[in-house]
Amino acid sequence: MKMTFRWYGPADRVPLAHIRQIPGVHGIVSAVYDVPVGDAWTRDSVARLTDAIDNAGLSLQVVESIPVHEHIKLGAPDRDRYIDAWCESLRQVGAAGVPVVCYNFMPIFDWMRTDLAHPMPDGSTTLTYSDEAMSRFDLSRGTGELPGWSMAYDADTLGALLAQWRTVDAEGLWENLAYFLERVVPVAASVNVKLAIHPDDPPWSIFGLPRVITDVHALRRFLSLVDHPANGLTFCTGSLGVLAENDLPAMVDEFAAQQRIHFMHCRNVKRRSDVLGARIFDEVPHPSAHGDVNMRGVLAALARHGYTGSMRPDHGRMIWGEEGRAGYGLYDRALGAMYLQGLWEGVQR
Ligand SMILES: [Mn+2]
Repeated sequence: MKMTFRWYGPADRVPLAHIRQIPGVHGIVSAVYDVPVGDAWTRDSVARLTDAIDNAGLSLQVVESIPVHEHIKLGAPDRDRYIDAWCESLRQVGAAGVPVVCYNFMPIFDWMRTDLAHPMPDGSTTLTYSDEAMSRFDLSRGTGELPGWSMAYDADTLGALLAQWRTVDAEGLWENLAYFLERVVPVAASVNVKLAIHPDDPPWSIFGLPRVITDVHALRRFLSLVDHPANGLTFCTGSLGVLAENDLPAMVDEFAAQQRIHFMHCRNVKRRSDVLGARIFDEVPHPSAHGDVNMRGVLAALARHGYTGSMRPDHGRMIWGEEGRAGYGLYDRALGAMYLQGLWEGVQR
């Protein structure tokens, strides 16, 4: 297992020099952030990223992510143009020697929370989600009310996108995903890159939009769409862990045995529900005891199958007065990296 840490490029408030000081962290997870979605990454844009990381004494181990243009997910008539650009980015990433690319296939939004700074009893703040808060957002005014998405879409653009999605249901999204995979997996294989889809977060429909990468059945179906080692998973314990029926250690056991887990996101979540049964969850500290994720079970399953891929602590809380990008401060993620490495050492035979 290779311990890694996400870095949002030169604009990240957490510098590479600080990441370098977390014991055991040698790999970086990052992306090219200055090329518009749908355009191909160039050799130079990837080289600027890898040079910055190499110069800090670290190495780029995972690209997270190459964004998938909305027209690919929608199956729009011009999708081939955007798939070609995605493949070109993939070739540049492969040429730079980066072994894994993470991406997701969620309509319009990817991750969604209803509060990015929910106060916890210990004085930290964390990301939370609640169905009830979701139901109060009014999308007719654009994304202005959505935490983390306020600048994403104005009312007209969002309205047009939502109208397009009314013609694509979950089965349609599966078809568009298969069409995409049939074209990108051979390219990935040809440049020695493993693709790793991130599960939907949260793993259920929001705003009436289809979401399909949700549970063990979905992951099996996904892997069978293109049955090739380059078509694999980012196993995100936090995303999958908010569904009580997802038995995370058993799922890791199944997919790691098939060598189809190419990247691990490790974080913990605590499920709650209100008196009406509406879903609520909080992101909590990484150790198993704080939430519903059996992190020991997950890492033990990985160890049994000799997992050699990258792992990163996923979101952290804001602690010790730190300010910054929600979920992506330095301190709590560094604690997570240390916990995960200790646990990893403990589960080795
Ligand atoms: Mn994740």
